[in-house]
Amino acid sequence: MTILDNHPRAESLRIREKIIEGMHKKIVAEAGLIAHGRGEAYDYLLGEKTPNYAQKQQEVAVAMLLTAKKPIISVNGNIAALCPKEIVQLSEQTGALLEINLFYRSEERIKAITSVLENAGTKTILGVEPEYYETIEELSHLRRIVDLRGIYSADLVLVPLEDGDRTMALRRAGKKVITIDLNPLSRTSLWSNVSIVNNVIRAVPEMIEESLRLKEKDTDELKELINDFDNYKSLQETLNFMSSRLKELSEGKLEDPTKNL
Ligand code: PTJ
Repeated sequence: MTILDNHPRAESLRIREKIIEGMHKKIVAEAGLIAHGRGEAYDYLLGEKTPNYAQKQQEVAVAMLLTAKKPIISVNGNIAALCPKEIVQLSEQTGALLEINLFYRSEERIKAITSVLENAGTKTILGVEPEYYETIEELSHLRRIVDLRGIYSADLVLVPLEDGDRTMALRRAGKKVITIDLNPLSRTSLWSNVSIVNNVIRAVPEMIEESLRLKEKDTDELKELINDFDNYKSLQETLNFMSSRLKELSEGKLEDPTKNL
């Protein structure tokens, strides 16, 4: 579909096209389209910009990735379609390896996502070689298949755009979890150690920038950032931001595009 540059929602439509194209190429699950639509709705509440609270969440998340013993970034269909190059770069900058772990797992999708990540420049992809498959009992369905060298033995897992069961299961398995989820009320957000309530489209590139800055700091400083962070309070701040934005709009900031008709 041709999207004209002067369309008021051009950027959002281009992102939507990536997801649709990803579904046709078997990268994105059909349910990934529904997940994306839900994300778009929440992004409206943020004004489609990164709020200050999310900068803090991203900073702490990167500090955790840089100080973890064995951090892993879990890749699903939506992430592979929306920001493949950026997720590979974040992996390189933080030393967190990429592992494909899918809710709607099929060999066809594993192959399609592997090829996207390889084209984006990654050398190592976990979760694709059967000889290293292990199962995490706490996880349901096919997501329980994880890589022995990856999620199975990781101390920290970044699960962008995820379903709640998995985050809860990873926490129960004793791992630290970071998520990127536009819904602050999702079980994923509530159960994570650090929830980044922002669009992955903005969050991942900003985390790459953050990693360059934080790499200059010593471990004690990074640990202090992590220790000072409280996910529950941070989600309260997130909800405050969303509700005050709606309040401002309802009290006069919302432009009436029809007023000069
Ligand atoms: O590729 P698979 O098979 O692993 O399947 C992936 C999906 C996304 C289908 C699966 O994990 C799923 O069903 O997820 P949920 O339960 O729909 O949760 C997705 C969450 O991500 C929702 O809370 C959305 O609001 C949020 N979300 C959607 N798009 C974005 C987002 N968060 C950040 N950035 C986005 N672009």
